[in-house]
Amino acid sequence: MRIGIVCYPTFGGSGVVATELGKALAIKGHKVHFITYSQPARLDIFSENLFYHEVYIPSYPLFQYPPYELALASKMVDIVRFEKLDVLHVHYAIPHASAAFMAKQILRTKGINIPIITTLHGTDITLVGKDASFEPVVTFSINQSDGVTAVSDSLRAETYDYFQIEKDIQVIPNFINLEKFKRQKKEHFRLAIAANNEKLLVHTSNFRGVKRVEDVIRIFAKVREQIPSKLLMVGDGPDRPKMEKLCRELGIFQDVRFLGKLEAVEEVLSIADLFLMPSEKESFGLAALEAMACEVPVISSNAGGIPELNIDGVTGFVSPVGAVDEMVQNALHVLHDDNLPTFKENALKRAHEFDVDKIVPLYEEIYQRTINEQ
Ligand code: GMT
Repeated sequence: MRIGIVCYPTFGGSGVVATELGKALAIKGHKVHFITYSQPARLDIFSENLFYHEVYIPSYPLFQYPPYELALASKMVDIVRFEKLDVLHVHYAIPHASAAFMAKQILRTKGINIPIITTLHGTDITLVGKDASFEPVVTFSINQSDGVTAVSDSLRAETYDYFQIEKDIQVIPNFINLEKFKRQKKEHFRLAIAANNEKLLVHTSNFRGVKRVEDVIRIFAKVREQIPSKLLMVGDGPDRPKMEKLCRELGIFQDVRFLGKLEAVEEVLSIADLFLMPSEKESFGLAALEAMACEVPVISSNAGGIPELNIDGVTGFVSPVGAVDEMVQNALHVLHDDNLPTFKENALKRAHEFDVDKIVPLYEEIYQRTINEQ
């Protein structure tokens, strides 16, 4: 198939999933065309089946807000026509689904019928999408898509709760490339960070409010009182300065390292003992799956789709949002030398259930089905 993928090119989960999906499809022989405003962060391989088309937005003094959606729709029209695409798959509803709808209508006037698949990722539904500023457009563009997928049962249910959706939403969970995300021997790295064999806790996120990064710091501070440990903070975002200040105030700064945005997060996960995800909202929790694939158990909240991934008492523990003390107790239990090996093993076993090779065929099926229905 000739597949167009539209996504955010950033380190965010939806962009990562879209890019990894495109790479996996290219390996299977499909021609995959990425359409976005800059090179996707994870589009790091050369393949004769992968193409990248940049959306260029001309600047003009009148535009206080450059009309990205229009430039994107125009680019989609261009690429669908000239690359003879069979299907367009847009990741994250806003504004990709409505831009795709517009492109589809334009293409119709040229005698081309292109199926649109929209994948809902989380905040496009649970946070931004349901805001009155966007809701009518989100509802409309989901209903106009030829196929709709959501990354968890929880996100599917929330979409039906918040919006008047007439379409069937298929759940296709996120997936992991177990070749890339596996525990690597990084003893020298571990020694440099935790010279006295301290336990290593890790958090990765975009440091936004929904991630409750303050809970991460407070959990760590209490675990550290009981077990010698260090915390590695991967990623960057608006809450980072506040968190650095909090670490200073709590007197734990020497045991916390803020590493910023990293390409090879699997290297950090390879030396970790525990992953913390106390999020307020999380449609799936891809970062937790990446940790599990590197044999790292997860202490998480029960937000959104997390409990569909992190099995309470098996791959880690799941607690109500904000239950810091419970998360501390659970973390101490997992980190105990008698328990840690079993949790690590279970985490890896669970990650195998989300192997890219199991999930990508589900996308191929929906592409083929919608193409046949045109
Ligand atoms: O977590 C974020 O804020 C980024 C966001 C995105 O759209 O890039 O992630 C969402 O999509 C990921 C991939 O499907 C999911 O694993 C995340 O759980 C989801 N985030 C939220 O629902 C908050």
